[in-house]
Amino acid sequence: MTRVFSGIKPTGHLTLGNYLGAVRQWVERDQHRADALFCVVDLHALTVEHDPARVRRLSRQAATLLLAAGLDPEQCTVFVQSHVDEHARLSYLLECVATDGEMRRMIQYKEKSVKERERGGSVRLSLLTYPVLMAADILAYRTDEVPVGEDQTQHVELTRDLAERFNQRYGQAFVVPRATNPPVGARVMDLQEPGAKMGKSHESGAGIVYLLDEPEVVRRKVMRAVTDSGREVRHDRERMPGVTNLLEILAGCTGADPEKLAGQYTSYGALKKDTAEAVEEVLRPVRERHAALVADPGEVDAVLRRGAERARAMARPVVDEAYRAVGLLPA
Ligand code: AQP
Repeated sequence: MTRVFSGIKPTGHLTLGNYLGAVRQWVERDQHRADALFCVVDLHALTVEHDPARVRRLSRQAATLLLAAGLDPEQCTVFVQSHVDEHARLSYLLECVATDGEMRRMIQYKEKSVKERERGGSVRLSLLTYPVLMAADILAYRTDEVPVGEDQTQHVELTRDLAERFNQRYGQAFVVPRATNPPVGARVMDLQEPGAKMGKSHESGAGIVYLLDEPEVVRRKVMRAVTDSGREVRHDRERMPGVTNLLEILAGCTGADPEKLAGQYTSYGALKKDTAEAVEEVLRPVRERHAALVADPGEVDAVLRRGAERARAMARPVVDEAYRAVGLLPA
């Protein structure tokens, strides 16, 4: 059976971008057709300045939202990265096959390190090595497929390179995984800055739709979205990024084709109204299930405990074998 692994970082409240780019595929497709693991990758949240209590709160919220969005713990494994030591153990071995040059080429590192410096902070070493830990997350489970939004594709490519290099040097320890992206919604842009990705840790709250936003907040954000000059409704990322983003969001929420949708609108107002309604429709059940789960925190804890046990049992033999392969003396 195909093995699928993917994760979500508790660096902020989950966004519509996380949902359309990743979570929805996990819920609607991957958990039913594959042996799938979904992880709240909390160690990754420590790569930038963070408030410990907030990370803890966001980790729990992310896990609760994954269940609210429809991940079924009977169909897949849902767990928290730091509960399974094998991720950090394997990360060190992979640091010994990765080079600093390839780390510095990662786009997310370049962007985030600039931001950290602009904020007057220093850049943590873990921000540079974060893609190696992500490679460990994936390789520890002999993963075949990694369903992610476009921004993570480069990191999965690096994971492939590290797996191939390790296998060549030390024997076939790892499966070489591949990234899969959704047909639409792989890169949802900020509603106020359609040139930038809708990111959960960005400060411009007005351009970001959070999964737990109330309907009137969603409506206001979408109705105030920046559009392009002119009145034409065309799917053209380069020339009409604002309108194209709305078309992609509407298509992502309804399953329609964004190019075909473009032909159905003659005004931005109508497009925004339909997009706001479609987003509200998608988020309503998630919000409702989230409220029910929050009322029963013991259930989420139990799911995460069982998930970590299952994940550990899968990862341990793979990581133990990698330790032996590189020449470390078995304990
Ligand atoms: N805007 C987006 N459009 C489509 N997919 C997206 N993803 C993130 N933003 C978008 C996908 O969501 C999954 C989980 O993301 P992550 O938690 O690994 O964090 P990220 O990729 O670094 O994106 P964020 O949410 O913007 O976090 P910050 O602001 O902390 O960097 C991934 O599959 C991702 O591709």
